Amino acid sequence: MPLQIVRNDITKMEVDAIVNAANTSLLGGGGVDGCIHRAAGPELLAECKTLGGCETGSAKITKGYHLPCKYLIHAVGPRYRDGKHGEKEKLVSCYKVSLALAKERKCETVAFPLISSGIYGYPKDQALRIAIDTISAFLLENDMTVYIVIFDKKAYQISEKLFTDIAEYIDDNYVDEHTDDYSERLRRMNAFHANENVYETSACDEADDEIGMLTAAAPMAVAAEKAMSLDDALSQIDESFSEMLLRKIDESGMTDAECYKKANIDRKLFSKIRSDKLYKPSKPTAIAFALALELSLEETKDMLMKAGFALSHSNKFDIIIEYFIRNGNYNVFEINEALFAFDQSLLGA
Ligand code: AR6
Repeated sequence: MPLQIVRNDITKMEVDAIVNAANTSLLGGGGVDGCIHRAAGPELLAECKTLGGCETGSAKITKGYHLPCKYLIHAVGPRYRDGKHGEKEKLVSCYKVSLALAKERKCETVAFPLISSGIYGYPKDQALRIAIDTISAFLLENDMTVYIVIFDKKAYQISEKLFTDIAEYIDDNYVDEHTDDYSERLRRMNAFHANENVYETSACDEADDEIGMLTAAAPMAVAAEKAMSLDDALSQIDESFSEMLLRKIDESGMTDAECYKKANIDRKLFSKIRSDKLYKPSKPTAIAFALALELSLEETKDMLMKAGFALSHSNKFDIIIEYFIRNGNYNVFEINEALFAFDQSLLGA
């Protein structure tokens, strides 16, 4: 996916460009700046001395030296005071200038720390939102893979209310699933009726009716299936994942590019899916497209099924996805924040 949020030490990222959270002197400091200078070696400081500093909200580029990247982009974020001194505009500008420099040097992969969110005191949740919004706006127009590298979990936290709502939703669904699951009821009832050797419906309650219909229809269904040749059966193959995806994109009125960008899927992967009718995507990819298309829960399940997956109530990841779809929130990044808060793997990470 073009924008990924990962937890790592940024000096370990193997990318074309690593962004540094520097200060106006560009001569090194603490935090991520200190880590980068230590890992890059003294040659970096020598080059930085030739740059003549840098304004807040801007960035300058150097070589990567001993780091596993070609370039280092030294961005100078604002010190946070109270949010009323142009901090946001300066922070947005840092990301924009850094991305423009990376693009100029034809970088395909770039890693950012959460600029200003350490020593400069920008509230981490706001700093993260600005990073995500600015980078994703850039990615709507440009092909690049950008990593936001998070060092500590605090930077990535959802509101208490959302956390509680999701926690309750998970609890409710676990309870439903494990106490009165329909298929479990059906299995128990089947066992009961098999013992009694009963095939007719007893028509006394809902479950009995359903069992009656299933058991009565079964012999006919088996006979019909036997009569159908394998060729016939195969000729009735359903719409594939890729076909459904392309149909849904057309129905939504979105262009292909609008859809894969909203899904945070890169163009190459989308082309593969489009050109291969039988392409089997990973589950996160299939979910990302369903979210981009703002499909209902039923349609999402249908689309996942075509890729060989399901949304079950047996794991938190699936329940969290379901929670967001039911609430009409299709924002992949907000969903990732919630997945992170519940220690689940992220979409696209
Ligand atoms: N990898 C990824 N993220 C990191 C790392 C790391 N190795 N180390 C820290 N962070 P900061 P600022 C996170 O303080 O707020 C320097 O002295 C950290 O948790 O490095 O922009 C400069 O010279 C935080 O979320 O940068 C400036 O004077 C984020 O990186 C000043 O600090 C940024 O924290 C800049 O302050």
